[in-house]
Amino acid sequence: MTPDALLTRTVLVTGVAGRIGQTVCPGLAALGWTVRGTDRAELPEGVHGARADLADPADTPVLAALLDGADAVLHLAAIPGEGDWDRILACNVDATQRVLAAALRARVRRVVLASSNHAAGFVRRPARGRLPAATPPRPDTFYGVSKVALEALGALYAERHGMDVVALRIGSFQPRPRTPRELATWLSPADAVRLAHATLSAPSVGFTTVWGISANSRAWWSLAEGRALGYHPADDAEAFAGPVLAGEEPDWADESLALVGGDFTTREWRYQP
Ligand code: 15L
Repeated sequence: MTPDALLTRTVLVTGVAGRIGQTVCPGLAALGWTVRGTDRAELPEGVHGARADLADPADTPVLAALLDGADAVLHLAAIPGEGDWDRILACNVDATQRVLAAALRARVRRVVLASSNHAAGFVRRPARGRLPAATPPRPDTFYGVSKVALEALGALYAERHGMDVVALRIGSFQPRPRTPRELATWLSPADAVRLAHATLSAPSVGFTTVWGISANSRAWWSLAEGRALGYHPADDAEAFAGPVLAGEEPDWADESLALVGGDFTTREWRYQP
């Protein structure tokens, strides 16, 4: 990964104070992007931008100002797991529509959306081969439903308005894989930067989905679609397989290991109204 001399573009990163945002922002800046950030929480030190609650329509003018003159948006802001339906709807669905609409108004053509593997959480792992990035939705939670809606909104804005929208079906963003499942689903911090950079920079994509994982030897998900956009992950969870599996061979009879969404698909994870 070397800074691209031709790259002097500006990206707005939503959810900049979140775990992925705090990794990706400095990484994109190091690659030559001018980064602006927004979050409802306080912005990390050194990030230029403004606080905004994307779930609150009153903050739309802040979003418009942040998008003025930007070239791309990386929309990470969300409730990152299961939650109460009204909150999920406001923070993950309404806010995404607001970001896409504001990007359209500001003539920002490229939007990269953080989707999740939980959009397809109830899909069974393939016995062999890998699941394509366009695997049809089988959400495992309200959270997963919100990511299906996010992908649908992305497709709508791409097809109706000619925007370029990439939905990243992110696996497990962690400093290192911690469980047998994460040996397949891990997205390393450095690969998260590569993924963001590639999908923000790729030539016209229309609407597309990409699995957000590292080059894991045990992956269940295809990287072909990502590679086609220039995403070339360099990390492999296999480097951690020894310690992860030490004394704890995966129990393949465990149904949650047979499904894309892992724990999210189990009874304990079901949302209790
Ligand atoms: C996600 O989408 C969540 O945001 C994260 O907390 C993890 O649960 C991850 O998926 C995963 O599947 O490991």
